Amino acid sequence: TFLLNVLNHPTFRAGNCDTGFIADNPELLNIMVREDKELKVLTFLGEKFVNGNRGIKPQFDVPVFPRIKQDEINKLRGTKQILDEKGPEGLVEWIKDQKRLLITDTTMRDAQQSLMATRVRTVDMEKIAPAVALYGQNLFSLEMWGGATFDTAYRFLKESPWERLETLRAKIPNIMFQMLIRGANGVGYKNYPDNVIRRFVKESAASGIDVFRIFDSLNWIQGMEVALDETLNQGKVAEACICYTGDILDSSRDKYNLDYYVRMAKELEKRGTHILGIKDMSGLIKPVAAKKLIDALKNEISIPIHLHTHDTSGNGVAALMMAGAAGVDIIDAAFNSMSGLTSQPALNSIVAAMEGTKRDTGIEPDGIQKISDYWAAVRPVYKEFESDMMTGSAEIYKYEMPGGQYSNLKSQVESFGLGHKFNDVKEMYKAVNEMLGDIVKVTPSSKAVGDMAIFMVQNELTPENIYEKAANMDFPDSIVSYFEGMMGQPEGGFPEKLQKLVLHGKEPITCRPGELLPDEDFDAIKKDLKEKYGLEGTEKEALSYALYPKVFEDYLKSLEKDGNFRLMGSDIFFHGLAEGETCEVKIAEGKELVVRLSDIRETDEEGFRNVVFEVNGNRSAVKIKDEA
Ligand code: 3PY
Ligand code: ZN
Repeated sequence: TFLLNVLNHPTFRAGNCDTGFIADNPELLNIMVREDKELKVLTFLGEKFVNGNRGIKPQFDVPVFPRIKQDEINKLRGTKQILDEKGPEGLVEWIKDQKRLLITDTTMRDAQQSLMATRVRTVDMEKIAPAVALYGQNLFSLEMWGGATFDTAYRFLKESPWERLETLRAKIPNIMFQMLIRGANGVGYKNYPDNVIRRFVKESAASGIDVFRIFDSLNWIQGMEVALDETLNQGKVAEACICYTGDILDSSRDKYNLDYYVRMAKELEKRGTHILGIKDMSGLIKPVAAKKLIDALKNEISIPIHLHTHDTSGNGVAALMMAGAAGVDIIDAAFNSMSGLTSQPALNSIVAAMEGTKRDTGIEPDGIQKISDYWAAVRPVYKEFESDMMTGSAEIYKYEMPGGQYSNLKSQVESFGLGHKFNDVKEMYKAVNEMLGDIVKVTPSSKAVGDMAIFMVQNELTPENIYEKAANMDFPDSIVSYFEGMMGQPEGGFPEKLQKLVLHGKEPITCRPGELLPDEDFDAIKKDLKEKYGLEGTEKEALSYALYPKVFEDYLKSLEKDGNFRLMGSDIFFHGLAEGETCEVKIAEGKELVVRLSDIRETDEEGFRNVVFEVNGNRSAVKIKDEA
């Protein structure tokens, strides 16, 4: 191999090497046949150093997690067993029999989506999973999938969301898994054909999802129809949602008043949802409003109620407590070190607050402290993805932005070079909402409002001058799609003048987009994926392609070209190695490399650097083009 390395080297082949040749090209000293996987790891680490942070990285604590035997966990019986044995109706009866306040933990989905831009990797979830199964055994469910976690897994983490679901399912067999599905938008940002939604629900159920929290971004019930129907077909728990917006305590805002919510709740109950979800994605439900809403709904419907809120204002715990006093059945919270701000209210604190009361949660506080401690140690690795928000903010009541959007908007605005106009964009977000007639804002409608706000600030448009100034402008895709009716129909209809301006003469639709979209051809996708990438052509692969063709293909190409780093520790995955640092890199189950980054050579004439490693004690090197 050594000889071959030398003989194949371009400099050697060109015949112009001198005595310094080997010294300058230490990668030629790789006497061992380097496995492809190993080479990919070294290239990844070399790239991270040379074209990334140049080894400048913080020191991270090693997160401690309790070691619990899987045998012990497999004996536990929780809500998952109740559902499997008694079906959704039996589960609903069980919920109604509970006096305790039931809790869903959202750490692995909404909390990390809202705090860390959905970047938390499966390896970090896997390690703590057994402790969650044991110490969280009295939890109602774990919201650990769906929403933005699906595409970001492929897009940024280069890992499969399906593998995450199945891995965690095997480690947590006792607590129900819950996902967020955006009705006809699935886990995407646009309406999909009905057969995509049905197959997605079916496959998610088969892979481990028990509770489907279904919403429509405009509270348009037709937009939830297909997902709801398929959840019922699959014998899983349907939790259709009302998205909470506005303020039921403010009598001057009467579009989304108590009556509106009661009407919608009754309709969802009639359509067969097992649980009513109240999805307060922006954290707008004030404590007194929470009591008022739950009181009213408890009088009008008989299915259990599950309240989801965000702690953006800092009033989240208070809202949940008031809802608890009014008899809400289930609430959402996140383990303390992953709670607060744009995330969910603090789970450990709620458990402690309810101890010894009528609604004691039955969750043992010492165990869940270990889970919170674990996440506290993991979180610094993801710091670069966090916003700079330090405290709760009452301005959320004014802007009405969902948790994830509120913490992400700033970097989105900066990416347009409008960082200095961030406050203008926030004000414009409010103005756009008014121009649209006050709509529900949650993915994808919230994205349309955000994109439009940025577009208006960027082009110096105002609600007054837009009709003249923007007559010939192309609007952002999301707002065009909104006005075309491709996100569904908003309460009270579209403002016609603005709709005409944006659509430039195109006719909007008023039916369910799924009625118009042709079915996806899954056989063709499977065949294509087999031919192009040598995949097996599974249902999961075809679904990922149907939902996100480009993102999925980019993921496949990256695995092929760069390698699969799903098992690599997150400190290394995001920050690489510093010079002289040693780490263990897991490349497959039971196979680890001990890698030391020993030396980074100067850039050669062609702009390459040799990055020299020791791998399991053997010298090895890669050549990396320095892009600087
Ligand atoms: C999502 O759709 O991802 C959300 O979290 C909406 O609140
Ligand atoms: Zn949320």
